[in-house]
Amino acid sequence: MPPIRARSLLARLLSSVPLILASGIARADDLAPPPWRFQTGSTVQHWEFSTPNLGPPDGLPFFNPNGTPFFSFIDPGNTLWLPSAGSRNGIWQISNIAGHSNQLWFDVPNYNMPELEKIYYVQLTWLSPIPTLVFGASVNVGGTIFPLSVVSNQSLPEGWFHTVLSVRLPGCPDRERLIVEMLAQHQGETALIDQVVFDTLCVPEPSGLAFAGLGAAAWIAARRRSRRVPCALSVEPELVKKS
Ligand SMILES: [Ca+2]
Repeated sequence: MPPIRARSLLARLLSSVPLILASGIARADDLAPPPWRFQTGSTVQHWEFSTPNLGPPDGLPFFNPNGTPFFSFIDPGNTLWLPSAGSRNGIWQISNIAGHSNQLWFDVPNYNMPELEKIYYVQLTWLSPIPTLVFGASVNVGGTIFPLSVVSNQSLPEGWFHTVLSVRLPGCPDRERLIVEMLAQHQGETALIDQVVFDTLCVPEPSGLAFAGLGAAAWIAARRRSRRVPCALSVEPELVKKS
């Protein structure tokens, strides 16, 4: 959970933004990459928000053989892009204002493997004065929303936080939209988001794995039986002779 000191730090950062513009350096908060990154059926994309423009990923690592992912939406009515904040570069500041969206959208082309399932694994770097997690994420697949669950949350220097979220989708569609959303509960509250990194992986569904396991066991048993049969046949003449 963010400590209260984050509130004063955020206030200092926001009040001193004009003085610290362009003073920071980009940080790569790809702190907890999934062990399956770059495996067959995976993708990874990273936005550092180095410019105020929507568009394709502007950070590394990046791997998506299905096309170009696209940062496609942020509400200009309640957001402000900051060149830097503290030691970090390229920040979106989001304020919770009635009538405006707190969401960022990332449209992702992906593998068309409907018989499989998809793991979504998201890393967020953020700062908020609110002493609780204020950013969530979900995946929109054809209008159906799948919320991600928090896997871990760790403190970073200067009051920032790094949060990992994940979900397993029932299916592996050829495209979906990741939605990152500020979950502020009170009007006027403001938070910052520095980076979004997310990985996807198409995997067999658990029941499919179990079925595959049963199939493998049956295959092994059949192989053992098939090996015993010639052996038995070879012994049989001996038995016949002795009888
Ligand atoms: Ca950034």
